[in-house]
Amino acid sequence: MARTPIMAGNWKMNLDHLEANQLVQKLAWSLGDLDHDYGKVEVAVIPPFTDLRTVQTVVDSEGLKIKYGAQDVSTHDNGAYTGEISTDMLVKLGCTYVVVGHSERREYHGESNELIGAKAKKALEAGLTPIVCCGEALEVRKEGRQVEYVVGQIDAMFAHLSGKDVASSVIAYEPIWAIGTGEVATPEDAQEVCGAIRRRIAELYDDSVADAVRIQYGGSVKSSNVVEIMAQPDVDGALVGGASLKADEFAKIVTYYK
Ligand code: G2H
Repeated sequence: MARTPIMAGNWKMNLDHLEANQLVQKLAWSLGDLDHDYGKVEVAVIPPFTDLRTVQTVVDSEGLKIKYGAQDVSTHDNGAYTGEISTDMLVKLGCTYVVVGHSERREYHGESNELIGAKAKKALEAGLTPIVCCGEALEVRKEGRQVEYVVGQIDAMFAHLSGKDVASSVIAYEPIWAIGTGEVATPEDAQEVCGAIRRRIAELYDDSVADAVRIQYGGSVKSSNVVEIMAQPDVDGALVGGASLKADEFAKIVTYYK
């Protein structure tokens, strides 16, 4: 099956709503200058919650083909959950995606695979596409246990997800040692784990689910390394952090195929 690659810019805790407005407009211009084909590579931005309304307004008023999503979501529908944001709120803001289980959520907020799986399920029920993150720490990589470790994360996160759920999800493989460090996994490192994830999905469900699910690589992706990463057969896009904060650089990453 031909999978449409997806390039998503995870802004993390950067940019206020005024800066968000500018970045989305600049990104649209840069992509226009590069004559980007949105049917060939999907483009999404993942801003902080406080920017989503602004991004929605720019995208809608200018008819942009850039999609967007949130960096996290609650497993609850509504009520006394101070600080949480529901799937319904994200849907009403026009979100397509929601990132769940980013390593920074796991590390600083103690998120477990089980909670991340529940967030992914909740997102799917609301019609959002979860970008479900996984990845190993440096110690695990040094011991050569990255495949076993990441497959274990997949098993635990997807325990309550159907094949249909998984086929319409995106998985982001982000080795923690390569996040924001400038250290990038080699294309072969990325392929080793992304390939193992797809094989595991085939074992847990079937080949059609494994063929459908899109797997991104994330961790210091830039315009200078994206081509080699995207050449790997099981890599269907990138989750880009730092480099997505500059419109022209992110536009070059998106148009890696040129
Ligand atoms: C990994 C990635 C985006 P960066 O967290 O999710 O960030 O590209 O800055 O390594």
